[in-house]
Amino acid sequence: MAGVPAAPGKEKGHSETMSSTTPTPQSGGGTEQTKTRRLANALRALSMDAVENAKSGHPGLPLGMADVATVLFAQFLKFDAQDPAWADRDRFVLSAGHGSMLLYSLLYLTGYPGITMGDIKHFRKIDSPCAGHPEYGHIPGIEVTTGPLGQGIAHAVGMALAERILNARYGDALVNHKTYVIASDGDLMEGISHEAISLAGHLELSKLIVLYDDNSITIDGATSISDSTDTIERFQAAGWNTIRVDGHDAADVARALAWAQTSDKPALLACKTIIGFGLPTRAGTQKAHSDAPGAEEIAGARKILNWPYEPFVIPEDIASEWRAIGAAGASAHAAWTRRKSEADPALVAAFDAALSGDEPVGLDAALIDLKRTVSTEKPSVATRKASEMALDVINAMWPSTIGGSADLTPSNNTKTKGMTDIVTGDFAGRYVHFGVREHGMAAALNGMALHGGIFPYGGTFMVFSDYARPSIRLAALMGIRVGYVMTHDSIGLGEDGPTHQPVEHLAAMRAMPNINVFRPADAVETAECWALTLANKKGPSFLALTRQNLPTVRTVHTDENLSARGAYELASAPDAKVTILATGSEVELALKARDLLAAENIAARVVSMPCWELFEQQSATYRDTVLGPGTAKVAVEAGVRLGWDRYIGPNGAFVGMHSFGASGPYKDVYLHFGITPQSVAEAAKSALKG
Ligand SMILES: Cc1ncc(C[n+]2csc(CCOP(=O)(O)OP(=O)(O)O)c2C)c(N)n1
Ligand SMILES: [Mg+2]
Repeated sequence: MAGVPAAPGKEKGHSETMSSTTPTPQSGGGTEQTKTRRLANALRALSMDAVENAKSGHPGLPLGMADVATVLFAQFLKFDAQDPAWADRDRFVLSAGHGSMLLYSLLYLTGYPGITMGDIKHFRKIDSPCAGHPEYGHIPGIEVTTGPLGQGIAHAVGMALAERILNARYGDALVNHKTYVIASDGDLMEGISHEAISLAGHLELSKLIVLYDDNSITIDGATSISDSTDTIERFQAAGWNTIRVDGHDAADVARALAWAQTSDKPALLACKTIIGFGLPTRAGTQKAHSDAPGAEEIAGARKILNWPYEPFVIPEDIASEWRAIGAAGASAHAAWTRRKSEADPALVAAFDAALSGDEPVGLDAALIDLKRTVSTEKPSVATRKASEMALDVINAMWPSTIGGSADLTPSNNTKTKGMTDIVTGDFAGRYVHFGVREHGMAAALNGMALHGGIFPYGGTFMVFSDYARPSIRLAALMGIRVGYVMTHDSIGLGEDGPTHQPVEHLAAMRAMPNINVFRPADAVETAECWALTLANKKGPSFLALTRQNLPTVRTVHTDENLSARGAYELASAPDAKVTILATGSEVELALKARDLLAAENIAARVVSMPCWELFEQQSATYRDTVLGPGTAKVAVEAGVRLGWDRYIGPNGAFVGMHSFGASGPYKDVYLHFGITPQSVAEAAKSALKG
């Protein structure tokens, strides 16, 4: 065996000590240890056979963490394989998603529905749910899509937070579970892990337990070539309890997990392991991380692991032992069902309603009432303020909303009347101060949405959506409902200047599949966009909202949600020669340009386009009609041109940004960049000339 690690080092700070020696792969102590090792070797065999068969994949982590995972699933994880959606199950997150075969082996062997041996044999093939990295929705039991390192652990923080929030509402009898994570060196090197662990430590999420695969290897070699962090001290500094574990000693792992059960803080178990444990020449080296080991290496591993069976063959005694592990949680599940049946019916009804994810009856009507009021009173408000007005209505009626901001609450207008803070030790509130952690916030929002029972939304300046983008992308990929309140959406924020003024962000967000990017023009459209955000359970919504005040442009009330069509004619003109397309704050400019053109006897219509994605889903006839066939086209948006050509065509004009912005009072900045009614009117006239 190569790469047997040194005995665990001397402990520092509040870290607990677990003493043991590293067993050889064949042995492992007493009978219990041997049994655990055989169970673990089934995970190892399936994982290496699948990778070898696929001629691609990552055997190192499954082989290294098989012992840890076996102890977790056999002795600690609360789950019922027959009902993967059981609301009070422990959540298990494989943050190191490259080790996907470990998860697939666990799900298959414990008897989860939706995965067969045939699927494992087709690991990484287009027809198999066993994708290269675990994908949410492919197999029940995959709680979150992982693969981009650092995301899983950060999502798990959201899950653990959701658990505490729901526990505060519905009590121990209905909600009382843990969130376990397997994280690798790479997970903990990623910047997002810093945001996640400091937030979890601050909130004392004591039911969050991270099993760190401390194998000291990444792709390029030993971790020592790029990292000198004392991980134990790092987590302790963030407010975690820590423990060192011999990840190949089942008893040691069990002792550490038992210790973690009653931790008063989130717990880190630094599990010393050997990557690719069992591979004769690759174990302990970066060569074990990925790729098919080859026939000789696999044959050698079978000998070392004392696993004489053919590829994909699990002996009956081991198979039935694993199935028993998968069924063991049924009694805890039954006890929970009994507790639920004995609980206060009103509480249970509220709990079930929360889990359904359905917005309450009447909420849509209340938002329509808000639209009616706004179109009558015609306030001049920033759309960030209009968003608060909509959220006031939503939060008052729907207890499932949890809001927050990455330290920009007064700017994002995310905290509505009566919302109290979620604070360490008291999770009864509804508002999270995420701190200056956009990425950690976005991941936590996803984790809350994935947990269920909560509709999460969070805010920051739109320019910093870049800081959150990898988690936003995962929300879109997973198809989960999250709301992003992205304020200060253009040069219209003024004095803070180009560092804070998004110019390419609308285009960048629109480039992402399965996310609705909304840019409402006034308070009416903002209420509509919020209604659409709630209504879409299959993807996130991004609301681009202004800092500056805007007039109400929708002055005639209609119950119909016009933004649902993505774009619509806001101002018509008989025999229109020009169509002006605009979004958000530039709709006002478009309307003024229309007046200027009218004064010159040029009939122009204005189309508001609050959501391109929804517009693209309309019929070709509707789209053609809205775009005004035969009219000259001008688009105006205080962002870059990218994407607009599909609507304005080769002869159309675009008024917007061609560079970064500039610092100054916002009206001066608009003037400076020539985004004015006059320039829109001029552009229309040149477009008319063709
Ligand atoms: C954000 C991100 N960057 C890079 C990668 C590519 N990648 C996959 S695994 C890995 C590092 C492997 O080291 P470690 O996390 O310790 O896993 P181990 O090799 O120990 O299984 C990298 C860089 C990734 N998946 N995600
Ligand atoms: Mg590693």
